[in-house]
Amino acid sequence: MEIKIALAGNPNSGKTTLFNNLTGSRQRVGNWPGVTVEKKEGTLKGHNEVTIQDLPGIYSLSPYSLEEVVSRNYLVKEKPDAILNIVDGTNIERNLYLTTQLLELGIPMVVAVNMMDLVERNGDKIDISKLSQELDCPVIEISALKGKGTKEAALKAVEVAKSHHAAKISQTYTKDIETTLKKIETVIENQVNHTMLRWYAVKVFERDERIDEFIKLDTAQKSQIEPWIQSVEEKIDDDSESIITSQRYDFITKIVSHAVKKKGSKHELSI
Ligand code: BGO
Repeated sequence: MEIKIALAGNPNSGKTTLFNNLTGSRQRVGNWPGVTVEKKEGTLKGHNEVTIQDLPGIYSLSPYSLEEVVSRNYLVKEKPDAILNIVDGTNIERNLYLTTQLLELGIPMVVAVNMMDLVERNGDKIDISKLSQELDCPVIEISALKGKGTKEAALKAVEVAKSHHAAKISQTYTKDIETTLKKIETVIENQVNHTMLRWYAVKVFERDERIDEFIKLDTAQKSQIEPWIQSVEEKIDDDSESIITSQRYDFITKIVSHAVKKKGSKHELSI
C-alpha cells in the first residue's frame, strides 16, 4: 500500500535539504496544476512504498498567496496520510504559527525541529517532550544539514500515517471562540470530512474568502452562523480573522514559554 507524506514548512526552514536527504536522487519535478509553482515528489530511500510530497515553503494556510492556496488545496483535497512539518528550531515561535494551522487539519502529523546543531551551538534549549505534549503530536529533533534524526522523523511520519492517529488540538482559543467553533461544527458537520471539522469551523469563522471552494453553505446556514461571529467580534472588538491570528500567537507564546529556553533568558525550563 502506498503511503503519501506531505513535507510542509516555512521558507528557509531547511525543507529542500531534508527532502534531498530523504529521497536522494529519486525525485520527480514538475508544476502544480495550472500554476507555475514547482512541484517536487520523491520516494523515501529504502522504502519504495513511501512517497514524499514536497509542498511550497509557506508561513500560513491563508488564502492570500498562491503557494499557500496550492498547499492547502493539496492537504484538504488530496489528504495525504501524514504531514511531516519541518520547523526551524532557531526561529521556533514564528514557525509554530504554521504548525498550529496544520494540526487543525486533523491529518496525522510529526514535527521535525530542524537546525538543532545551531540551537545547541547558540546554547539554547528546546524541551522536545514538553513541545510534543503541548502540541499533542510527535516531535523529533533533526539536523537536515548533518543528516541527523532525519530518517527517524520520516519513519515516525510513516508510523503515524499507518496508525491514522491525528492530534486533538482543541484548546487554542479562548472559551468564547471555542464555544462558537463548536456551534459552527454542528451546523457544517454533515458536509465535511469529520477529521477536518475543526479546520473548516475556523475557516468559516474567519470568513475565509476561498472557503466556498471546499464547502457550500446555504443561506439558512449562513444566517445562522453570522450572528454568532458578529457577537464575538463585538465582544472582543476586533474582526474574526484578527481574533484567530492573535489568539493563535498567544497560544504559541504560552507553548514556547514552557518548552524553549533561550540562553541568557531569566526563565528556567521546567523539565
Ligand atoms: C544555505 N543545520 C544548519 N546549520 N543549516 C541548515 C540545516 C541544519 O540542520 N538545514 C538546512 N540548513 P533550505 P528551504 C546557506 O543554503 O533547505 C541550511 O527554503 C548558504 N547557501 O544549508 O534551502 C541550508 O528549502 C550559504 O543554507 O531551506 C540552507 O526550506 C551560507 O539552511 C538554509 C549559509 O535551507 C536553508 C547557508 C548558499
